[in-house]
Amino acid sequence: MLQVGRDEVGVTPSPGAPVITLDPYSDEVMSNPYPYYQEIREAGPLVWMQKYGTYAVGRYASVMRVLTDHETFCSSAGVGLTNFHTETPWRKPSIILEVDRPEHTRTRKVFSRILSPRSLGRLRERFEQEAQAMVTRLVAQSVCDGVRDIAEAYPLKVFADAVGLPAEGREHLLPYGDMVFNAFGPQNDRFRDCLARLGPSIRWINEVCQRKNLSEGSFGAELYAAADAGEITHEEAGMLVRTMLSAGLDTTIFTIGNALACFARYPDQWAAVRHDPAIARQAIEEVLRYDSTFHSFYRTTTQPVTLEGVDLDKNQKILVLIASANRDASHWTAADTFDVHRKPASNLAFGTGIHGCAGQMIARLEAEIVLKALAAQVEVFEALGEPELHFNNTVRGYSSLRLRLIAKEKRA
Ligand code: OVV
Repeated sequence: MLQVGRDEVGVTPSPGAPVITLDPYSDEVMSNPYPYYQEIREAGPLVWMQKYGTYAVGRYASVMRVLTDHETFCSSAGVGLTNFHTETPWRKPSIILEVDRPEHTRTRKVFSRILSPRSLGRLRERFEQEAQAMVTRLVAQSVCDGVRDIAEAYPLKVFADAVGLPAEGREHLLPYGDMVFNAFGPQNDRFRDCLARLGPSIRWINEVCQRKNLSEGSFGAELYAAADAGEITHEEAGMLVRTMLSAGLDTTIFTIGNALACFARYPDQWAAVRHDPAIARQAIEEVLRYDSTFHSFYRTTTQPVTLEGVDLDKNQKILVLIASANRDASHWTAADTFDVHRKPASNLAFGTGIHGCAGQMIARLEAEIVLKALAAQVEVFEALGEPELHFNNTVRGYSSLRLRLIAKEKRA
């Protein structure tokens, strides 16, 4: 076999895969990761990330291969860089994300039922009213911060209400989520700074996961009802509330923010949605493909395996670059073009396989409803300056996006 990319620096042993020296967690790469992802895809279907001593897959086909073989590429060693089989996690592992079958099956079943399209149907009307009221308010004031006033405000209201949280203290949700997603990466400054400030937020999160703090008829209440029914334990119900709070805010918030950034940048694409709001859902799918929120996570080998012609040992971490797969020109035509008319159904933004995002239906629902409310009322989105990126080790999005919203002419 052709030996490519031998390790030149000699820090880590040559793994037999092309060696990539860039740091995917550096500000430089994160500012615009797509040219680097292309480099990784062109280097080969499986590469060696020298700085962290892991493998990585960036092509659509190789990402699929890893995600659809959960027996070989497991989650119980953690889905971040930290290997839970040999290192200590920063918090108690998630009982749905960071587990394998058979343990995964029971928690996933309860969780998926509560977040199924059927049970979400009840939320639509309330979600729509909330979005319409928010947009009416913002159009009247004309200038706003699309991240703070739309992308953050909306899920912090409707999703947190749906989980059953008290109104007080919700400001802890974002620092907590930021930590969760930083912790899937290396223990760099971003990770340390976040953890150092986190104490009060961790206490609040643990508190609101308790049954007595969750409102009636909420997702949280349903999780505890599943415990009453014996499907899971009461402690597990609390842990699954924690999962909702970990996975359900930053992800949807950044997705909505990324959508706003895309439409501010490509006015013709906004015009297409405004003229035909029925394509809002597909437009969100294209946002998720074009600028995927959850950029990457890891899997760990459970046994020696040959992947893409390379022999891997047991207990090797593999970085799975879903945002790169979503830009792979061998899968997508005009992969780097943002096109809301595309049918991007096969995008991997929510992952795939047994650990595919359990909250994807509510994520789509929130984003679609916000987009439709904007399409109904806003003629033009004007970005006032460049959006500011928020740097996080795992999720990609903005911390600020100043917008002027110009109202649609009301028909008499
Ligand atoms: C998918 C996801 C992201 C972050 C946290 C969790 C899950 C969790 O289960 O805590």
